[in-house]
Amino acid sequence: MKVAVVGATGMVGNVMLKVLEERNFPVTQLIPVASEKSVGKKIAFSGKEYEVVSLETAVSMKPAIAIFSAGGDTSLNWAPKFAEAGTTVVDNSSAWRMHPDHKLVIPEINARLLSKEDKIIANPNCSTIQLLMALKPLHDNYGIKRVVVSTYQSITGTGVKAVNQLESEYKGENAEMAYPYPIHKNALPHCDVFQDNGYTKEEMKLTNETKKILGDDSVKVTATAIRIPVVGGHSESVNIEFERDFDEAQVRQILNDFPGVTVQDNPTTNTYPMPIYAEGKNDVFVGRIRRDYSQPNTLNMWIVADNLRKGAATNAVQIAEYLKEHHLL
Ligand code: 2RA
Repeated sequence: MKVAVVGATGMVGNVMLKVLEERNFPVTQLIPVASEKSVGKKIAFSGKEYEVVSLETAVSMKPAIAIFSAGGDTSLNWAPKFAEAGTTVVDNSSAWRMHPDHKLVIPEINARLLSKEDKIIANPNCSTIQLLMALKPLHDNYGIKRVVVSTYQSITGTGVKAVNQLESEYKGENAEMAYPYPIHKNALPHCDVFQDNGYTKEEMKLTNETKKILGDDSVKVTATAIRIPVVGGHSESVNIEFERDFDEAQVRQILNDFPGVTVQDNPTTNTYPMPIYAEGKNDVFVGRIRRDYSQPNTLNMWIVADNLRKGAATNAVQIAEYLKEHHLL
C-alpha cells in the first residue's frame, strides 16, 4: 500500500514512521512529504531509503492513505486535494476535528462510525485522546455528568523549539524562546493561545472534542492546561461526576478491560502512572483512582500517556489499520 506521511521530518512525523514500522503496517511504498526546503532529503524506512517529496508530487502519486502532521493550514489546503485524488487522509491537526462533516476518531471508541465515504478523518488532540480512553468506558457504565481536568503537558507537544529551549535553560545558556517565559523550573498555565472567554485553545479542545467523541453534548467539561518541563508524555488530574454511583474495584476492572488502557494503581507500593514510564509506550496509563468524598457519585484519577504516540502517531496509525482491516480504502 502506498502511504504518504505529510510532515515526515517533524517530531510527530518521525514517530509516525517508527510506529508504522513497529506495527508492520503493509507499506509497499512510503511517500515522505515535507516543506520545500526538505525536498530531496533521504528518509530511512523499513530497510529502504526514500526521498522527501513536495505536496504537489505526493498528490500526483495517489497514495492510498496520507497521514498528516503538518499544521492546520497545510491540512486545510491539502487534505481536500489528496481526497479529490482518491487518497484517504488521517489528519493530526485541529483543522477538521470539529467540522460537522468529518469524524473525530479514537479507534477503540468510535472507529465503527467510519465508512468508505470518509476521505478526511480527524485525529483528536493528544490530551483529548488519553482523557477519552478513560472516560468512554466509565461513561458507558455510569453516565458522566461533569469532568474537571487539569493537564500537565510535555514540552514535546509544542515541538523541537520547546525541547531546545528547556535544554538551553537547563545548561544556563541563552535559548530561542518557544514560550513567553522560561520553562526550566517553571509551570506555564498557557498551552496554545488565549481566547476571548479566558480559556486557551488547548482547554477548549478538551471541552469540545470530548462532547463530539462521546456524542453527548450534555457532558460538562472544564479544563486547565499547564505546560511543565517534562518530555515523556502528558499527565492529567481528572475529577468525574457520574449520574450513578460506582464501585471502585469495578471501576478499575472496567478500565483495565478497556483495550489500550492499563491501570497502574497501588499506593502501598508507590505504583502510579508517570511520564518517565509512559514514554515510548502506546497504552494510556490510569492510577490514583479514588472516590471524591466531597460529593456523591464522584471519582478522582490520574491519566498519563506518551503524547507523541497514543496522543498522535499511534492513534493515527490505528485509524489507518482499521480502514485497511475493514476494507474502507
Ligand atoms: C500541545 N496538544 O501539547 C498540543 C499540540 N500537540 O501543545
